[in-house]
Amino acid sequence: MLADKDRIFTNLYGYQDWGLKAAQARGDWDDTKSLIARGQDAIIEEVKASGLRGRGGAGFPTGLKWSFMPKESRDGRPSFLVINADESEPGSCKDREIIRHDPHKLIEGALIAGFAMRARAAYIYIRGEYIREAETLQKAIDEAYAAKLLGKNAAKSGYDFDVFVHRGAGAYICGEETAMIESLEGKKGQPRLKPPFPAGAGLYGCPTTVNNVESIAVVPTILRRSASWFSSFGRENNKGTKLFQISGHVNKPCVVEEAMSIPFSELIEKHCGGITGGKDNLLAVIPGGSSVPLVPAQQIWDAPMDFDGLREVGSGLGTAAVIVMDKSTDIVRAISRLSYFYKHESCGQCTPCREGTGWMWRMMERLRTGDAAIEEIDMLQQVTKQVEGHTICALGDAAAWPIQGLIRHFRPELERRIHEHNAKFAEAAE
Ligand code: L3W
Ligand code: SF4
Repeated sequence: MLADKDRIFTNLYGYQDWGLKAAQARGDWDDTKSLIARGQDAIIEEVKASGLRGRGGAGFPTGLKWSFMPKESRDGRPSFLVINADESEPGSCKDREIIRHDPHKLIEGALIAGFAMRARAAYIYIRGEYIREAETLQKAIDEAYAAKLLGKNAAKSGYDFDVFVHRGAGAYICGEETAMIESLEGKKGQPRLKPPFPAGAGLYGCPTTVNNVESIAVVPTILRRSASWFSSFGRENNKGTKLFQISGHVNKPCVVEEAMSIPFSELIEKHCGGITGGKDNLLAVIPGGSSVPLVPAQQIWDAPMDFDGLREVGSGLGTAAVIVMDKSTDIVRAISRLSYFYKHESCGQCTPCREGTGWMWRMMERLRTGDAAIEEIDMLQQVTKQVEGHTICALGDAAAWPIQGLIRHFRPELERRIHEHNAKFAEAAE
């Protein structure tokens, strides 16, 4: 279990004030100037050495991503940092806790990361429903400006840097980085084709890096405590501490910072008071937010909670939003509800996703009630394969994967419903 002294988010539960003075007492904004004085290249190298991988779902190495940003301005164009606080993945709620209770970690991280990438400003794109969080964030930014930690000569570093908050309007797809950029530009939030990646052509066509809230908020601590401290947690290629968000059928749902690679069993037993009804009552887990496939109980129990460990059991770490389902769950209904979510949130730009998400949801509903033919299970699997990998953004894959997981692990349950429905129908006809 991670020792308290190794926790980055020391005010995660809001036991103390989130304001500037309290944050400074916890060590935030402590001689930020000297961190910046290390220089752009040294900061990027330290973040690379820490092994930090993006905390928004894809797990792309953060330092490497920063190194894609140009060192010289092209045609006088500025560079930008965009911080993804759109947190809309079902099950995810960690960025909300950071913004509520530790906003200065994010703001200080924005300055340091922005400096490292030679960005002129950071835009924090926060989901529209986070009304109070957006207010807290803006107040914290105002405090930072008043204390001259942002703006001209930010934190006496000699670097000018601004931070703006932009509120979303409720579309899940605006969490996709290029849709977010479109939305920031005032357009309808629809993903762009990549490449070009944002580092080449992002906000207003300028070099841009989009990072998740947690990825940015851990940076000041990594620099203060060193890359080797951060990388002392977790397995090779899966380093650092991580915010896990555990919801569903556990005795004590929570958000907790733990060492990466902690076994699922330890996470649940030590922090969540165990599965409701005990270990044997566990049915399945969606370990990384709704976009990753479910894992049945027997495969997840000993799995290390990291990128590789969860890939090995056919799923992914995603945002580390761990959705626990016990045996009282109607698993087909649960996945069908997710299918509805993706159908609803598809931006409609590409045909396989626009049409496929509707198809998949309608077929899932038929399988939920059992009012389907056995062959439709394979047909649904084929539809998911026609969507997966054939769309502009990852939403198509995200809609396909939960269904594939369901068919892989719960085919007998799907068949049972169909047989049961047919038997009832036959009985009624007699
Ligand atoms: C320059 C290259 N940049 C990749 C950058 C790219 C992006 C990052 C990852 O997210 C995940 C999915 C779900 N040159 C580059 C490059 N990049 N190659 O690296 O890129 P990518 O394409 O692997 O992933 P992505 O499309 O950014 C997809 C997760 O997001 N997801 C859920 C999201 C929900 C939340 C939330 O609520 N907080 O995050 C939905 O699909 O796990 O793996 O920056 O530009 N050659
Ligand atoms: Fe839009 Fe879906 Fe295509 Fe993504 S995959 S661009 S959400 S239609």
